[in-house]
Amino acid sequence: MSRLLRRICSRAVDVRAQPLIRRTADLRARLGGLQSGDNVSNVHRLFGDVNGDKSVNGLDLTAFRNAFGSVATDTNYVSFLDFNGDGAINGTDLSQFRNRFGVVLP
Ligand SMILES: [Ca+2]
Ligand SMILES: [Ca+2]
Repeated sequence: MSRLLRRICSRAVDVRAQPLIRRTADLRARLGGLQSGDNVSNVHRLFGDVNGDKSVNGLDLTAFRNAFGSVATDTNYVSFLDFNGDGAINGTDLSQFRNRFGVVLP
């Protein structure tokens, strides 16, 4: 790479990086430096829990029924109810749903 080309590339990176560096510095100043303490978030994953209430129950069953028999191109297909990811919500997925029906996470 020629010296001139390196200089141009270097400048191009610098120009794009400046606003981000400034914004980061502004944000740090507003926060009073680095944050102390931990940010704790609870995340759970339970196949069949459509509404995210940590249980698989009748409400989720209704949603599963609506999606049952659909394939990936259908409007009622719900990818997160396709347990094996084969593009169809069928008996295989229903078996997995049944295995978890009634499960309540703490
Ligand atoms: Ca649920
Ligand atoms: Ca499937």
